Amino acid sequence: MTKKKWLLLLLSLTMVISVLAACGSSEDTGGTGSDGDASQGEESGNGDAMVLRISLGINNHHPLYESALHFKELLEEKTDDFVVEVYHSAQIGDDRVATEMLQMGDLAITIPSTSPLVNFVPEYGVFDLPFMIPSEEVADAVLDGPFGDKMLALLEEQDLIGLAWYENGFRNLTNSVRPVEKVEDLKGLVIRTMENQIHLDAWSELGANPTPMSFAELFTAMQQGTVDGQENPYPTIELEGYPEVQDYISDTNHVYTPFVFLFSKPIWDTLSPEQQELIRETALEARLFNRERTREVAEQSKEKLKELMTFTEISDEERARFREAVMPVIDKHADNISRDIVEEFMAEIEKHS
Ligand code: TK8
Repeated sequence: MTKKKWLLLLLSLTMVISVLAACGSSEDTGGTGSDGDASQGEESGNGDAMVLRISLGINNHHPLYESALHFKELLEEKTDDFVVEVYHSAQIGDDRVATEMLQMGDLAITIPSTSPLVNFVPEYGVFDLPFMIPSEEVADAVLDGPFGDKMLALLEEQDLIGLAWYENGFRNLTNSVRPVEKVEDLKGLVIRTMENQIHLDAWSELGANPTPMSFAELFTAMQQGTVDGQENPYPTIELEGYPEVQDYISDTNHVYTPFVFLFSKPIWDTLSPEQQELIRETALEARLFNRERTREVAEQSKEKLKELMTFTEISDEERARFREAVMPVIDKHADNISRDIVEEFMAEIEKHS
């Protein structure tokens, strides 16, 4: 055997060993303890199956994690082409980092809140406008209709494939300083918002002192008192353990922000049309589970939070004052979002309300 052949043999042996190693780590596909070293697009131990990693910012108690596992089960049942691994708690990266990894083709799937996506697609700010969507039913109708499809299609220019809308939900305020029952109670409270100018402006209009922060840093910030409060849907507040560091909660319901199921376009483009269709169909199928489960959990979480925290209900009158106070942000941001999109969004809401 020539030297060159020996070298080739050695090389292929090393490859076999690394494929075997990847196989070991992909057994832990529940993702809980995975250390995230199986790089994207690598073949898994399952024959020629491609590993699709899903990155979530939220933890593994949240229904979004169950939904990602459900997607995994459904897809792996339908085909041997893919092995899905689910990573939670921003192990791979927060919403923004994971989205950037999708753009580069370094990660297949993430399911972020829409709000940090305004940095990629300004039109996504439409979902951040406060007090727009009145109910979950209207949210579903708007997101599942032509408006939602149009919003998903806008992602493609950013090398992202938007496959489905998942449920995050109506957001509610918590803090560690005092019960918030009226607008005046917000004065001076340091509130963490998502990295999004509309949320920042809305809380400023209300007299609070908002500060943007990645979700991954939020718990520590509350624990250390860097922020007094934050706002998120009930499941997140309960299941991320916020009652440990926050005493007060108010049912502000000030905005409905969705999650969006994103796929990396560079990876998508390597798949066959059949594979793409299978993934799309499965993301939509798992969406049904996701909504039902998240809403069920939201009700349970709300009840638990009533036991764990001082729960303040905002009266209709007071909610009208909150709404009035934040109205200037709509006009301020409409051009940046696109006036057409804002008008279309409002018309859709109207139509389904
Ligand atoms: C999790 C986030 C989170 C969001 C936030 O990745 O940042 O407050 O509501 O759920 O997307």
